[in-house]
Amino acid sequence: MSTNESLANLLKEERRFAPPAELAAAANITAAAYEQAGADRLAFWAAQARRLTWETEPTETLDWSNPPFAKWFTDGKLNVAYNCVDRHVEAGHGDRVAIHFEGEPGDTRTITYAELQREVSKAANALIELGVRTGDRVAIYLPMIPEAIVSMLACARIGAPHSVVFGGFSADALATRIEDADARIVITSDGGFRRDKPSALKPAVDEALTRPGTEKVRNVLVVRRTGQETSWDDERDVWWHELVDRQPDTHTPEAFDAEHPLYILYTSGTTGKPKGILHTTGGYLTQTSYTHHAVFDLKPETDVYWCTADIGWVTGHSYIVYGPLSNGATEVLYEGTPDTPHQGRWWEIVQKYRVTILYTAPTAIRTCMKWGDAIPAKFDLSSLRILGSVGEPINPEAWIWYRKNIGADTTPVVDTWWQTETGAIMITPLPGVTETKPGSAQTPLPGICATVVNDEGTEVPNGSGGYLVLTEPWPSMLRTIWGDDQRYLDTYWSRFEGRYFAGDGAKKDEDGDIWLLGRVDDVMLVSGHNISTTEVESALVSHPKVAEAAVVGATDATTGQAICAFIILRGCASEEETSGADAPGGLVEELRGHVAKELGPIAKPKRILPVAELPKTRSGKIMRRLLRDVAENRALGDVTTLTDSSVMELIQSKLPTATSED
Ligand code: 6R9
Repeated sequence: MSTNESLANLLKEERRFAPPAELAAAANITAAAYEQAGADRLAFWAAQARRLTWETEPTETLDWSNPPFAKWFTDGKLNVAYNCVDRHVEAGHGDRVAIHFEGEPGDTRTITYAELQREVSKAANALIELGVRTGDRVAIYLPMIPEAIVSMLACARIGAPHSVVFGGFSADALATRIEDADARIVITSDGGFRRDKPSALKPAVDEALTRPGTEKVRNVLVVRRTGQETSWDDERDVWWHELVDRQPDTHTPEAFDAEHPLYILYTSGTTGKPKGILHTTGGYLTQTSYTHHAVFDLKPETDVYWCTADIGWVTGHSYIVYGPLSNGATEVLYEGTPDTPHQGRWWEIVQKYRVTILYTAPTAIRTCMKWGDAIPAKFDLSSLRILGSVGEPINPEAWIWYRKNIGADTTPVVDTWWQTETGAIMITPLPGVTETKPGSAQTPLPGICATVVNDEGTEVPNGSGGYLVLTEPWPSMLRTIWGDDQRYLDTYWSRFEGRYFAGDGAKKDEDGDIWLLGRVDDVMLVSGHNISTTEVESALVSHPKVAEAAVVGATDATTGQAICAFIILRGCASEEETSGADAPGGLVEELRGHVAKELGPIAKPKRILPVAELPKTRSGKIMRRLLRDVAENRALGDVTTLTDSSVMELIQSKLPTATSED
């Protein structure tokens, strides 16, 4: 299949959506931003840095004298928590709601900026009482409750880099991260509410702290969320309500260097030990603040913003905490799952708080598609004006469904490409400027330089595919991998000289717009043809019977790799009906024919296996590595980053071991 053919197929309906005139007329960003940044990129970023309040204004924008180790705004000084909280209170917005918290059981809390300032100050004072000093690392292992945001901001306030570990991770994963970051304090809770039940967290911390390498942890600060029975070490454990609540509610923030470490966030990647991605202060806050303002067109006085990501994922860091709060946003924070107690819970929340901007992941959108159009239709979603997507390529079907069923066929959908490593959004449409194309992230933001290159590193012409690279440093870029500069060089900067290798496949269409094609590791080689898993998945999901699809290449004696598709059928009542064996012959032929029509005969899956669930990480990414293990009848690799490890047992136990038809 030639790239051109498949692109033409992807684009065949030529669907384009112009920005709504009213939104465009009042948009925070116009097309002029691209021109300004194009004319002088560094002057553009220097101007964006002035969105922040600096104690010492930077005079230098970028120091790239020792590439790829960047320093941005290096002689500037600022405090991140002051920028996210205090300055809004000082500007007279203390009564504005910062956080509408919705607990899964239905309990709520409304936290204004003035209250947030007091809470963050108390928590900062508490950390100081526990002996935390500037530069010390603090591990945070919490559910989606306000104390997670308060803890992160308290760390930022005293210059103690945080390392947030997703609450779904195991004791082992937590221990590895505590050890690597050499954390001295862990902030956790007794548990959180998930699927109608209290789900314990503290036991995993207790267990992690028995592992070698975690001895330096002095204290565990424990939030009482569920009230469940919790084992206790009197020497080490401290209740949040006993320590934090008695602290003075004022604290004078100190300004830190722009390059002071703000946080470490571990990303597992496909192999090897997790990488501690290091983000620093001034550049990170500049780009998260600017992109949140630009991409979501935030009007802090009137918008109600909701990002559904978990705080343990980079999206939670950049677009629940630092971007929105630095901009003085009012936002929703929801603790639980989308289907507790019913499949309309999210839409009920949108209706209740009159949410205007929603930022979520394709996997969630496809799940809602599977549950059916009737569910969102029961709620008043008319407040929504912008919809965002992040985490994976969004297939055109899901994009259109999102716009139509959630966005009343009028709201712009912004598909935002970025990574833990990039810190903030890099490639995306702008809601008041870009004519959007379903399925494409489209355009590097003003001030961002990205392109697609071939194996030799040569930029490909429009209409061709290759690897996504970033060609100039950007303010919120990772500074290194914590404790491993060599791995930073090897992973990102050695594949293509002088350019950042993102690890994603991508194409440029005839207009030069960028289409993401999934991780390079996931590309399949079938009879000498490179085929992207994303494209085959997208083709399968465009068939009315398929709700979700995950495609992998399994070693094959004749073709090198054979395409193996795991699919979730639409509207299937029980797992018994869906998992079991290869799909019935009729359906297999129908789907293979459909893929052949969409992408060409070479892209036809050899095997098609209906399953009830797909293995996903916390951020909704499909773990194709595990599906490859299944498809090749191998023992499963590391499953610790899975949201639900029983999914794999289920898939594996029901699969026939023989390889199949043809
Ligand atoms: C923010 C986040 C990064 C990887 C990235 C890519 C995939 C994210 C995407 C997307 C296509 C998008 N990805 N957004 N692919 N379109 N809009 O997800 O960070 O967890 O580090 O993952 O996610 O493959 O390289 P992270």
